[in-house]
Amino acid sequence: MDTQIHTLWLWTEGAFARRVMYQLLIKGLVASPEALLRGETTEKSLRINPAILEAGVGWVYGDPTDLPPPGSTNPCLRTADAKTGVSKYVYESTSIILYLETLFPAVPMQPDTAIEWAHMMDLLGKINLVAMDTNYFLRNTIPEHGAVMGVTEPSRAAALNARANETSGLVKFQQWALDNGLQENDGWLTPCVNRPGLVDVTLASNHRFVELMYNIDMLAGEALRPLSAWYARLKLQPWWDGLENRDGLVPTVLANGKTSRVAWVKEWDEQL
Ligand SMILES: N[C@@H](CCC(=O)N[C@@H](CS)C(=O)NCC(=O)O)C(=O)O
Repeated sequence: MDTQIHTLWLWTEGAFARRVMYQLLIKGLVASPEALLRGETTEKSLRINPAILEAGVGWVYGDPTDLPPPGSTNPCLRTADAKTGVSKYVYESTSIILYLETLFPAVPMQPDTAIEWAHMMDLLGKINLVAMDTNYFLRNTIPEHGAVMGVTEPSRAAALNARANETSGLVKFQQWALDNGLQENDGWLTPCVNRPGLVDVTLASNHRFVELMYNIDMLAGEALRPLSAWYARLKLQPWWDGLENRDGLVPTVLANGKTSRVAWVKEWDEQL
């Protein structure tokens, strides 16, 4: 008998937790977006402790008696062995989604050959690198984000440099996806997976968060047309609207992110 219990701490409004949330929905590990937000899964060995961000408080968890380890970022996963009493933690969203694939292989979201798996890892690594460029762009563009990340003097040069690197990273990523057969793969980014796979949920989460919270489209522009067409396709998934167009989707703490910009942006808006 399997004695392991897996617990996921998910900030349900967050950027990186979305990777896991999309994966759970695609794999049927949660029955619906509503069940996911209530923390209900379809697997006895899998538990979700969902959190929302509350002004002046921080993350408020559905089960406040079982909090993630101090210093961890979100998402975070714990595997607890009921027999030995040993708990082990996984701290990075990329590792968490790969681990969940191993634990729950039904409805595969990764390829099953070594070379395609390596191609998938190229794509996942690239998204995480691009995410750093996005982060530095936001730090130098959105005052509230910059303040949280320790940027006291937002710089136009730093923001434009980050944006240029973000775009060139995405163009390279897109070319790799095309080389891997994006067009023959029902339009999905994960090699040899003819449904949204791990690469798809990873890019979509970051893109959705930036679009939703800051009203910035990182896939805008002629050079990224295949990726914006891919994103339009992803939004047709049956679970998308229930999750991504629900009431109260944007925490009040982040509510002004859509319009709040550092001073220099107002002068140079058309470049962004
Ligand atoms: N590289 C991490 C990033 C996770 C991350 O930065 N999560 C944010 C929420 S979206 C967070 O926990 N921020 C609070 C903190 O850094 O302490 C991953 O992929 O899981």
